[in-house]
Amino acid sequence: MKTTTGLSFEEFKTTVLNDFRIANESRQTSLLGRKEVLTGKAKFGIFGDGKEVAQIAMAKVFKAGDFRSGYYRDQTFMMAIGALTLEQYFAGLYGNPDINHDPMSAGRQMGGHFATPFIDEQGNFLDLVNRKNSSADISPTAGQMPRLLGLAYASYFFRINKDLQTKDFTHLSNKGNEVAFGTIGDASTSEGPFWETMNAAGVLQVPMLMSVWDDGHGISVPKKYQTTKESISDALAGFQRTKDKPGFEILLTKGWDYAHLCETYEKAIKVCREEHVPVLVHVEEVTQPQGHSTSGSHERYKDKARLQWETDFDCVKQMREWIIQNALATEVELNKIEEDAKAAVLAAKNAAWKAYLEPIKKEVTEVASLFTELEQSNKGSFITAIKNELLAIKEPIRKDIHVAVKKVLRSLTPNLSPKERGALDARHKLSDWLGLARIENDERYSSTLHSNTALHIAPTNAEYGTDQKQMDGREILRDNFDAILSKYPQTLIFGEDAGKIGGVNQGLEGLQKKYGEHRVFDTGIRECTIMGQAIGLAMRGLRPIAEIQYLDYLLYALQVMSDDLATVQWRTKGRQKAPVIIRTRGHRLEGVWHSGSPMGMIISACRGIHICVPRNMTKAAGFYNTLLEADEPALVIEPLNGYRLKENQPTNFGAFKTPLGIPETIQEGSDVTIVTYGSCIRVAQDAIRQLQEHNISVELIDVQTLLPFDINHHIVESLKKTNRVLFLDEDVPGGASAYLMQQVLEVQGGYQFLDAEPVTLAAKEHRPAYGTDGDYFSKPNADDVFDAVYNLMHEANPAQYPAIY
Ligand SMILES: Cc1ncc(C[n+]2csc(CCOP(=O)(O)OP(=O)(O)O)c2C)c(N)n1
Repeated sequence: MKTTTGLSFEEFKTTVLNDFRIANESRQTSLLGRKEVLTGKAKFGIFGDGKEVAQIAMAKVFKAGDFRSGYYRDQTFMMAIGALTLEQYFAGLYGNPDINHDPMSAGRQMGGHFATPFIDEQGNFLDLVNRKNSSADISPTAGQMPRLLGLAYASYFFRINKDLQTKDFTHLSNKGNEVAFGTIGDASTSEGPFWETMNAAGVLQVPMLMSVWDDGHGISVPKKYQTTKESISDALAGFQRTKDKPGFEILLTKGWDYAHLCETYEKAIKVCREEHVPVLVHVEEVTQPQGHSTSGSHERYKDKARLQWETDFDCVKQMREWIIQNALATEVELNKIEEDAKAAVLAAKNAAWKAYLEPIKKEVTEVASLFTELEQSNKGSFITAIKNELLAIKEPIRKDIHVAVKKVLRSLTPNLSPKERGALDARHKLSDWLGLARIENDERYSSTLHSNTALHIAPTNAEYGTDQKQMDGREILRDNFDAILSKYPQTLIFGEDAGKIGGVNQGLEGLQKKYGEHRVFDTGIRECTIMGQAIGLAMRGLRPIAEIQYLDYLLYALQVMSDDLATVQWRTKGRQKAPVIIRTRGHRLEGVWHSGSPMGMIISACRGIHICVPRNMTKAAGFYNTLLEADEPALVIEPLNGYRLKENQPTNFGAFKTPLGIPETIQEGSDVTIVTYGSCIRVAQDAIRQLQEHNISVELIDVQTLLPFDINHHIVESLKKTNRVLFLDEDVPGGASAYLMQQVLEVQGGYQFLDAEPVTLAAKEHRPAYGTDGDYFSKPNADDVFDAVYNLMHEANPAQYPAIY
């Protein structure tokens, strides 16, 4: 006999009982996980209890090749797709820094943040088509949404771009048949990125299956304060597609209704995968049996009736009752599954704890034996006490060991008396141990912020023909993008006005016509999801160049850059990457929101992303060429006032490469060094011409990239010669100019070579006022630079350089 699912009764029963097992194992994980936090073994717990059955239903339609972009409640889904074992869950909860134990993030993320590997150790993409893929979670609520759009958009791109349906790309996509699954809590749908993503997905008609787990609260705050009409599907009803207007398919179901959930996801996936239509599944009546997280209890904000309802409509309990009602199993069979689940989770927890603790205990033993050797010194009794204290800790952490080692080393100064020569060797051993441990911990906690591929791309000069021609800066970019698009079929360039008109500054003129709307295209005004679109595309092996129209509007995308893009390699310990190239323009034009240069903010927020600040368009084009050979995310800021300026016309478009982390000395000089970048270069050059008339010789250095910064310490060499330095930029005072100063004086040791105080010259604290005068009085200009440099010379030699004003 066949059931309506097409399975035999026995097969159906096995499937259902297997689902029940997963639900129980996941539930027990949540219950035991909470205890582990409350007893202090783990620091924070946020679990997926109450969402088990819905996630099992979703997992049934998630195929190899698909992608998830979800949040911290999705443990059951991850278990159901076979991407998370019970032991791995606990490894994450304890923060085990060994990636073999916690493949989600090597202990870097709080537990409950999930990921699967996308790349191998050399950075090559794995066979994603034959894997079930989860992009790495982040904690900011709705932070998973912008990336989700890109993961879904990639399917669309692979489907329509026949150049990518060739053997070089078959490991990345099967003609775009992959669906991107999103999950979010009901309260987080209040966030802007949710709405922006939903709207963009509807416009773009991408295969995005969005599930909302609706448990009625965001921590303690009920839907009443979160969502119009207290229902996200009601609020989104206008997104529902109709016969003649594309949009979303919107489906409703309940978190405790196993059968209806399975049916709903069957329906949803058909529409999504086959028609490439985005679908919203609003899963209502979801519970949260243990409250939001280990940070507090839900009795504080849920009334008795709600708590009772949550007990009655607990999804695992309801599933159990459904199984009994449908005579799929007996009480005895189900009891056994429940008991087995408890035992399996307990065993997994114990194994995870042992795996976490053992390497640390081994370190304790090593250090204790080094301490023993030192007990002969005149600090013997002190060291014995420290040793005993360390050995007495039942569940030590690495911090305990390091604190003890440092205390002991401090007690024994390196200049031990002759009597204590014997202790000297032992002290050496201990300090060697510390040195090695530092390296290991650096690898454990701080590695893989970058892949560093960009630093290894050899520079290539722009070449020029004999009949040297000139062209506008924007034409240089255009011709270089032309070369890029023809060389790399996996590149696509998009942003506001980037398509039909070829960009507001015409750097993409004619390229949509030449390469098609799928390669060069317009987007809505939605910087946050332009960034997310790029992240998702890059994670799937494509090479997006995402355009943010002006630097001033990068702020809308900065959260995504900072939380998601900048951290992806680090938070997966190198298992995922998103080599997005962000193209924007800024620094100087005449208008408040067309003149910003908030570089300090950007470099502080975006460690993990390269920040390129070219002074002209040839340099900018060279950065794009370098970055496309590397595999790291980067922001390139084209100088906004340089599009119509003439530059020499290169003959090797697409091939010349500007190196990262290599400053360029533009002009040599002997009295003062000016360190600057971007549009300030020309301001400095103007001042330098005038300073020459006063016999002041300036060395001008263009740093070219703020991140990475002067990797070979080129700039300090200039300070050795001039002994005076001015750091110039057009950020706020103490912004990126302070960073330049810290890098050169502290990191490069430049302070040793100064004969005068180091000076910074930046813009005013407010935004630049409008017009040419606004610019003159808000931003550093050639007169300001002249004065700053002249003052340095005046201080050194007032007779030769008398005060002017
Ligand atoms: C941007 C941001 N704001 C606040 C928080 C703190 N926070 C974490 S979870 C949460 C509630 C989320 O509720 P909901 O989206 O309904 O998901 P649930 O946890 O209920 O499944 C809040 C406010 C956060 N992580 N990110």
